[in-house]
Amino acid sequence: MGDYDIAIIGAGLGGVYAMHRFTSQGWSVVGLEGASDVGGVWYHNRYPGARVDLDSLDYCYSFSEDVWRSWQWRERYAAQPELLGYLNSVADRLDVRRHFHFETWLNAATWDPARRRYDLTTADGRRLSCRFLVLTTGQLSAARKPGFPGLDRFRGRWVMTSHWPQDEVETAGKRIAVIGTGSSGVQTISTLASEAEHLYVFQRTANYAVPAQNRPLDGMVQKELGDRLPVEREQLLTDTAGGVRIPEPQHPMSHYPTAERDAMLVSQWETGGQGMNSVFLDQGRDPQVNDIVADFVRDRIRGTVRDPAMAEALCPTYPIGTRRLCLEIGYYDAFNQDNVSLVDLRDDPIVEITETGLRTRDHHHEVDLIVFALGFDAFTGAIDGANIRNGQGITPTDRWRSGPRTRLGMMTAGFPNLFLPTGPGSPSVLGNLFLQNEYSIDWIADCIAHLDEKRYASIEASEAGEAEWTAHVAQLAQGLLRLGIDNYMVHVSDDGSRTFIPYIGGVRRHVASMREAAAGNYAGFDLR
Ligand code: N01
Repeated sequence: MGDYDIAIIGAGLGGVYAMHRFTSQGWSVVGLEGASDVGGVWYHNRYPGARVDLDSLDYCYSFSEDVWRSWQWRERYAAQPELLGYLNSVADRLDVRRHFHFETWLNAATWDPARRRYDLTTADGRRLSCRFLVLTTGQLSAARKPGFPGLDRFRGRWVMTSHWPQDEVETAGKRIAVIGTGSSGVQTISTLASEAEHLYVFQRTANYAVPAQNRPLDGMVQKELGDRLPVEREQLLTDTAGGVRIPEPQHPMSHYPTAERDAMLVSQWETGGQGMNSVFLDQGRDPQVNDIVADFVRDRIRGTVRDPAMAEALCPTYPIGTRRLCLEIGYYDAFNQDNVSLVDLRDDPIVEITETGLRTRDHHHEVDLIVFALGFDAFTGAIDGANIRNGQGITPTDRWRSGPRTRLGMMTAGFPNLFLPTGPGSPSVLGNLFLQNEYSIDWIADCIAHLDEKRYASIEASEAGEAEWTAHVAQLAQGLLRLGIDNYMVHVSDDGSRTFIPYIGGVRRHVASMREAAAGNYAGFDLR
């Protein structure tokens, strides 16, 4: 397939932008994508009800006024078809599709220290090489696959939300099981409830879901934002935690009289969205403060779900915001329908899948369709899937037994010219991934230009630079309630020690650190 300056793995929202940015710079660039087209997460997650949980006006590209004006967002939270349509439209506008090889899965990438290049092999045996390898594979892309005994003998159909089939999946009038109640489960349950003859929801852990308060968008708001796009964008980069326009907490809860505190919670409920995570400055660290916010949401669940036992089973017991908050449109209402049952796996675990359904310890549920919404092998799954090896034959995650180690969430020591934009140690899943991909890829482009100008062949995180950033990431996460709760953002080592994987310092501090490193001749990196 040839020798390139840069290989980009993945044609999702990061890959599309990376291809545009790098080819604009005049480098030879190739993209490999396993799917048959662009879209990444929005290509694969086409399950009924799939929708973004950040505001559409934040969750889109902001690097170009032309691209901004080319698309009119219809809803506060865009649904998957609109997001996929957007990514296709941008890919056409930027003319990047022709540089990607679709249905092409990277099987292995090995660094050759003598040639200072990666040699890549695809699953169908093609070979290519590149100086720089950029993984825009996303943090939530490698699916957690169902491993339930008996699945192979099930005579109905089974699907995964994370890789929803392209062909029609018949749901109307079917008996359907959904296993998993994270963001994907919550969204698809809410939609399937109105289509299924009967819907069985298999829940292992109840999660918090707050109203999305979705609504049609006023085109004028988007136009006005577009009129001041560069200023708005710089403000998101330098003055926000998540790269989104969500008001940030100003004071600890104790600052407010009780009536004002309660009014703030009601107001946030009515506003909708992820803001329920950050009403008070100390709700992520103080269990008592957190409990007041959590109780507010639990009371709303009890006020919505009419069957008290079911309501109780749907009430989460962990601190709110310590796992990703789900946004709901009719989720709890669905449990008031006669055709929706909740199977609480804490009381009655799944034993096996049979020819006709699912057997829990106490019951057999006959179904036609099983929907697995089991989530992802987050952060490391896609890196491992790429099978990248350095000159010593080890993979990046071989060095991460006691938690991921990176410099700025961008590179890991021992792997020259391998970039992991939005990787572990960056804000990543805590914020706006469009914006983070843009600034990370801009940083990589500037970095490669700098290497070329100064005639360096390679860059990698230095051991000291990596250790410093990894310690900083861990230090900021100390005392977070979320560090103590099992979820995909926490790495648990064999010795039981826990590492919070993303950077809690926020976009503003991350951007400042990235800019500082670049201005200081890539401090914390070895240039050779
Ligand atoms: O995955 P999850 P997700 N038996 O890991 C259950 C983004 N996203 O795909 O909690 C039974 O949150 C598991 O149970 P438990 C968003 O960042 C965004 O839903 O481990 N159950 C859990 O309920 C989100 O946070 C949108 O006890 C099993 C569920 O499967 C992230 O993706 C939409 C099980 C997995 O939940 C991941 O969300 C969708 C088993 N063996 C996703 N194994 C937007 O809105 C797992 N589970 C943009």
